[in-house]
Amino acid sequence: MATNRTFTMLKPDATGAGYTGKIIDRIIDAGFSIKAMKWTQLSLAEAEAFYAVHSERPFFGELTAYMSSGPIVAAILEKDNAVPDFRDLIGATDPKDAAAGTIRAEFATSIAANAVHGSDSDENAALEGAFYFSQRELA
Ligand code: 3AN
Repeated sequence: MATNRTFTMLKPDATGAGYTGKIIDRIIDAGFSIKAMKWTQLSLAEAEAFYAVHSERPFFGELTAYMSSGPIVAAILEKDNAVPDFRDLIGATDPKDAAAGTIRAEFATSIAANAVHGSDSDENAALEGAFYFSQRELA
C-alpha cells in the first residue's frame, strides 16, 4: 500500500500567489486522491529538520529560510505508481527545465520558489508524511 502513496507540499510562493486551489485541481485531475491534507507554516528549525538530508548543500540556508517564510499545504496522495507519476506531473526542479504542461512550468517562479514538492522515493514519501501527520491521520 505504501508504494501507492507520495507526499507533497505546496510551497510559500504557490500559497502566497493564490494558486492553492488551482494546483490541487491539477493533482486531482491527474488521478491522485487526497488521503490527508493540512495548511500550516514551518518554523526555521522545523524546515531545517525536514530538509536535514540537504544540510550539506550550498542552498540549504536559502531553502530553509524560504520554506519557513509563509504558509504551506502538506498532503498525502494516493495513486498507482504515485511517486514517479507525481514527479512527472510537477516537472523538473528548475522551472526553466520543466516540461510544458507540468505544475512547475505553469506555477513556479525559480528553482527555490518552485511551487510544489514531491517525494523522490517510497521511503522518503513515508518519512516526509510522518513528519506532518499522525498515525491516525495517515490511516
Ligand atoms: P526536488 O524537490 O525536485 O526533488 P531537490 O531534492 O534536488 O529537488 O532539491 C530540494 C529542494 O531544494 C527543491 N525543491 C528546491 O526548492 C531546492 N533547491 C534545489 N536546488 C536549488 C538551488 N540551486 N538553489 C535554491 N534552491 C534549490
